[in-house]
Amino acid sequence: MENKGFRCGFVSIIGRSNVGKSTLMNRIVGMKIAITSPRVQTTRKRIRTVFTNEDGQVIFVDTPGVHRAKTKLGQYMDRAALESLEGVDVCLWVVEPKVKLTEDDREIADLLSKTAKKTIIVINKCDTVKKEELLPVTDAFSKLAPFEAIIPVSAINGDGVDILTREIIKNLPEGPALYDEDTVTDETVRSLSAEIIREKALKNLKEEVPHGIAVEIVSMKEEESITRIEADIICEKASHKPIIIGKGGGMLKRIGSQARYDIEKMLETHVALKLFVKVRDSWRDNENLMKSYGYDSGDL
Ligand SMILES: Nc1nc2c(ncn2[C@@H]2O[C@H](COP(=O)(O)OP(=O)(O)OP(=O)(O)O)[C@@H](O)[C@H]2O)c(=O)[nH]1
Ligand SMILES: [Mg+2]
Repeated sequence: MENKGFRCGFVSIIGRSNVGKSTLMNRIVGMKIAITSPRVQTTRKRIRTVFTNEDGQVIFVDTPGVHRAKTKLGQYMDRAALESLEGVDVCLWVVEPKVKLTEDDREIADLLSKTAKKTIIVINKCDTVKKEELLPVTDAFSKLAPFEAIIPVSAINGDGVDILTREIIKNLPEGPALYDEDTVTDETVRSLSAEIIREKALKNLKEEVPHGIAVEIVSMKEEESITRIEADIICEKASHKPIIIGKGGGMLKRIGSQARYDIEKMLETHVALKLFVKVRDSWRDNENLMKSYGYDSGDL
């Protein structure tokens, strides 16, 4: 497979929260690995995925949206985003097609010019604007940071994504593939399952509650025709517990059946999923608890 001139390297995807970083990464690798949602701060830790074609291999590092951190978890998320820039070959800075730049945009631009990484600016969500509205956006961002290319895409419908992929590979160093061509991620099935459950909780719960949620897989047993999973949904206030359980257990059931559906698709087997709700006061400010839910600063 590896012809002469094959390129391989690491690409960090950074940008404000909710601009579509995870959606874009999933679109390029052609599989839903990172969870996505209309809420801000969906991604909490770095997730690696791998894209391979005959010209090259791209190892993507999806990161949490850069934002002003209020909790220890928030600080962890910012570090995960910023430190992802170390050791990568190319940085994708994902933005929305809006001319008005935010403080966060400027902060990111600042950071990028300091790190002197090759940067590709990706204007995502182009399906939401008319073509003629793009030019002023391109203009505004091009003044902010040095870049290799500015590419408009829509992660939702795939427009521009092939052009982007080619541009990324063009900017990688020559070298052999690091993963075999079938690898899409090095995340474990356990951690992907926990994320799927968290995604369904984000989707179904209203405001306030979702940001304080973590999911811990307590056990996962593979039997011949079924995988049995027990998981805890951790919330940070006693008052959140009845909301997550819902009337007559309805909310928890809904989260559980949506998660089970997606986990079954991923594992290609039947799944029995049991969910429990636990309260851990202010876990987002407790490093030990954070660690046990998979947010370990030592991993950064
Ligand atoms: N219309 C439109 N919506 C999009 C596009 N890409 C992503 N979205 C939506 O934008 C929202 C946020 O997407 P995510 O991929 O979770 O965003 P993110 O940048 O990873 O967010 P964080 O993980 O919180 O930093 C979701 O509701 C997506 O469906 C796009 O190209 N067009
Ligand atoms: Mg994300």
